[in-house]
Amino acid sequence: MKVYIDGKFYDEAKAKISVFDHGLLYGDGVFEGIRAYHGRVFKLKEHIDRLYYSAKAILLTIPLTPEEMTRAVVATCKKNGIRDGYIRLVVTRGIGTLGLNPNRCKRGSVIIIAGKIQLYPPELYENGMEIVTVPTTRNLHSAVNPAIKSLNYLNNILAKIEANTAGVEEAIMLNAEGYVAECTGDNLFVVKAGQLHTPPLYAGALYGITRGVVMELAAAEGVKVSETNLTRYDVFNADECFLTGTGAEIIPVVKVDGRVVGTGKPGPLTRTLVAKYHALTQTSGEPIR
Ligand code: PXG
Repeated sequence: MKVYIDGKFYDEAKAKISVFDHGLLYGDGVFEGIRAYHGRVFKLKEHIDRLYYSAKAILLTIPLTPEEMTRAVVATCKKNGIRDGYIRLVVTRGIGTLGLNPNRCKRGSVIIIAGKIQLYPPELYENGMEIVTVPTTRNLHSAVNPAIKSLNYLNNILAKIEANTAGVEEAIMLNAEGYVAECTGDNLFVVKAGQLHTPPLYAGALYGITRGVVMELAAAEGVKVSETNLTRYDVFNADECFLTGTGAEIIPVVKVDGRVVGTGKPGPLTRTLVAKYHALTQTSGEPIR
């Protein structure tokens, strides 16, 4: 594997950054997780846009234009012979001094890794997964805004540990008001009476790119989609539930906090959306060439 760091490619073993990089010292930076399917980078523009929005929110100057970044991502895939894979794009605050002042960091660093990802075992896609609600709530907007895909993922990692402790792979995170925000690395949807509902972004969800695609696919199917505050009660009593994310794609949820959701099997709308999503991934995206 060849890893892109600041304009050069390095062998995996030599792909290293400084211990003085504030990305390491303080989690000061932003990232994206992107997928390639069938020789194309899926929704690359949307991911690049979100990266620059995240960077803007933390006053981080990315040392490449969005066009240069797009070319660097495609070049890294090409260099690694990626047709189907996972791309991790990281921008750190760069090398600084000890002390958290970012003004001491002269230049941000750009890292692009193109490899593979397998978040959940295949049987969970077939049979649906069980999730729980965890005690760790989503960050407040007034603290580290959950819309920023920053290198500081401890909020989500703590929730993931709580999920694992409970014996499951993913967890519902509530916001400080007790409404459903999202999961640790996935957005959440429920189906009720033929309509699709997902928490609004102000509930503390990431502006999920898969979320956006699924909302468009559902609308194209004539399904009404609403962004509305959801409680755990709404999830327990949904007809169907599923999660969306670049890594997870669309994964059915069949049990939440010990309550069976719907029939206890992946529902018909979930299955339709999975099929439409897979079809889309095979036919659209930025060509790797
Ligand atoms: N919420 C959070 C907190 C995320 O981190 C999503 C929702 C889904 O967003 P997208 O844009 O991907 O539909 C994410 C994205 C990993 C991994 O390594 C996590 C994500 C994506 C890819 C890999 O666990 N999370």
